[in-house]
Amino acid sequence: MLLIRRKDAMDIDFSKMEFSDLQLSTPPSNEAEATERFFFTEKDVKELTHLDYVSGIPPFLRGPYPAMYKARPWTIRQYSGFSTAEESNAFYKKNVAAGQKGLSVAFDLATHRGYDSDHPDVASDVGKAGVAIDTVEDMIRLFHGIPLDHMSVSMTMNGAILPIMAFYIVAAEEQGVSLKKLSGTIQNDILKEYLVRNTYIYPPKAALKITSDILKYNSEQIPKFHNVSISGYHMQEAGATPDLELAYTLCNGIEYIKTGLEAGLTIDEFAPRLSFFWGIGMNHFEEVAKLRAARLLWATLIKPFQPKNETSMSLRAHSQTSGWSLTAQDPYNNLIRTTIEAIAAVLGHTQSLHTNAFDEALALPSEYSARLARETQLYVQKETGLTNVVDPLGGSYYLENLTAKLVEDALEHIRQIEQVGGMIHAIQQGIPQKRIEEASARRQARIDSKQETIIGVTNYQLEKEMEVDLRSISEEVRKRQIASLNIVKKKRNQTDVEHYLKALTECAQTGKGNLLEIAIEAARARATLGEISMAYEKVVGRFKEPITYVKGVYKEEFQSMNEVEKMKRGMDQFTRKLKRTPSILLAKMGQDGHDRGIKVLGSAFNDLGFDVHMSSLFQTPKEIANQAVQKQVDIVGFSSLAGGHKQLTSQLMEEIQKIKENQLIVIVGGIIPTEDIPFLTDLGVAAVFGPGTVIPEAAKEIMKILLENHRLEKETSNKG
Ligand code: MLC
Ligand code: 5AD
Repeated sequence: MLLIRRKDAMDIDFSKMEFSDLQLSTPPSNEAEATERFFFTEKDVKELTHLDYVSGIPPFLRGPYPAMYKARPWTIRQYSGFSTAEESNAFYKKNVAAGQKGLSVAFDLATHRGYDSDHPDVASDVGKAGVAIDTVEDMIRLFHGIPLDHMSVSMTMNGAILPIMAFYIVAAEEQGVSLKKLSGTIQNDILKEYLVRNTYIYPPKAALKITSDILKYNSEQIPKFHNVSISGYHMQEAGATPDLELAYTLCNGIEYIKTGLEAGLTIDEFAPRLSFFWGIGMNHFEEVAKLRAARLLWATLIKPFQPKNETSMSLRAHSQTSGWSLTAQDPYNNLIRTTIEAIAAVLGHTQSLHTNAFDEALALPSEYSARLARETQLYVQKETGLTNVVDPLGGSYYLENLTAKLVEDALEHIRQIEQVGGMIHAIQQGIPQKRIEEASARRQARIDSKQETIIGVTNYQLEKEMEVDLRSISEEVRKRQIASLNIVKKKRNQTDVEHYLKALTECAQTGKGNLLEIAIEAARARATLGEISMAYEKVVGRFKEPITYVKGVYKEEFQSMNEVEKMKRGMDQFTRKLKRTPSILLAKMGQDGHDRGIKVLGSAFNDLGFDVHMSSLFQTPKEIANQAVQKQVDIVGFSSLAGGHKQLTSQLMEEIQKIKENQLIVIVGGIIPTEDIPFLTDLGVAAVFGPGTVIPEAAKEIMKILLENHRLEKETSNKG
């Protein structure tokens, strides 16, 4: 507590010392003004009314439970899943034995999008970004030896929620577990899929009908289950600032409240089982403040619905450290980033936490990186004393001020959304999407122009990157998956299957009956995930949307004009020679819906002077090759973040080779393990850009490749 070091320190009589002696004298007024934004005093919190709030009662600012972690620490819940159900099951069991407390299932993208593993459009996705589930038999294998009445299980599923929820219910039944004893969470937050995450299947209205039926069925039959996990995480990953993440997530929450009420439930019948999900990035205090502000705001927003049960107003949340904040460069640094983020989640009082693995930007977690990630939580929980006090940062001038500011900023965004009639209308008008895209393009421009530092990327780079053992998923997984799918199809009673699928389609047509109830019957009869999804899709169709990007923002924020100028020289040379600007088709293939990267590229390349064409999501290699020819682009830039790069690039190159006289340049970017780069260049890929690539530098390299390309020489000589 000794604040001032004196020369005669040894002469001080500490027992008589009064702290008033040590108070700072008033700083000169100009200095006070200058320091206003980074020095906080009592003055900054004087007006705040929330300082006396306690935890465990509305508005829950300081925590949803009275004694918080002193009574029960947060759940260590690592999100994972890969390959087949057997392999994921073995991994789960090992993790639980090593200190994990709850499960959190990651499904592969084929499953998310409602396709069985034998569907031709998902050949590159099976078992890659999560576990492949085709039938209830897979779900039974996934939880073999894990008693579902004793393990709380979260499942991240949104699009194919009907078959997955049905499979889980039937798997529990076949374990002999009463539905009343099941505890867990299904993400079921379809609105944010249209906003940012993109694993939707159906159009919004049809998807919300499923949400409504699930709320009805689960509230009655599985009372301990959390039926929507309303996610801000994916907004943050897509580039949202904390105030946007807060506001838009809560707005989605309000839409689910309306959905539940319209389904005929009372607020207290379902609101206590809505939960939230936050992303936790590197801005430490802002993230702590965000979790506190969220609870205060949710309680305030729910109050007008007049709940009788206070728990309806209590926001409980899972958090995950930020995947986006982690780097492919010098990857062990990510352990430190994740630790800092985990501590913010804990200081903000999350109920459940996933800590990312250090190899996040390179591949799915390996056994080793997953262990270190899990143990990060064990250190924080068991060795730091952070669980001993409720809201230990409460009362900090800075934190309280920040909490109040986030509440205010988020409320302003919430009002704007309400003004257009709520989130569904706002999404249809593209309002929140645009705000998030702008924030993301700005942030990238700040990083690329080194206004923001990322260790190992913008500064302090390693001369030689170290090698890391990565998990890779064999192409054999798909074959194994298809073989077990065929066994199930052979053994089942086909008439029963067809009967229930027809009933599902009829329910979709007439609106009579509960979709989940029928999906459960279909699951019992061993209908597949693809069949159940299609029974609904037949009536409501599949949702498609173009990828959009914002213009002008990247350039406005990018302040290192030197880099741009260097790139522009190549561009000018090109334009002079060919009397046109270079053109690029930015492409997404397979079921990988991660589009933050491609949107930012669209913005930056447009602002740097390229003629940018953007594919839709979920394209096949053939579709991309055709679009490239039709639009006569110079380059195809394929962005891959879900592990399908080898297969999809091979197919794309084959398709391109089929096109006569073609000289298209192909570049690949995204999560590409270093060891895969030779494979891609052998296929004829001109350049591979990993995460952390500075966009103007990539553009410069692309200009160089372009200028060396002989197709252009031909074009020039024709013009010449
Ligand atoms: C807890 N309890 C307490 C207490 N703490 N009681 C008294 N005092 C305390 N301090 C009680 C609770 O009331 C509850 O009992 C029980 O203990 C469990 O606590 P909880 O707080 O409900 O925790 P948990 O079961 O872990 O649930 C947390 C949750 C839930 C509500 C946030 O929805 C959840 O686990 N979500 C996880 C979501 C997830 O994993 N998502 C991954 C997304 S990854 P009772 O009796 O009330 O139940 C992703 C990435 C991608 O999406 O692919 O894009
Ligand atoms: N296993 C573990 N973590 C995963 N993530 C996505 N899929 C998996 C998986 N199968 C994590 C990453 C990513 C976030 C969306 O979830 O951290 O950033």
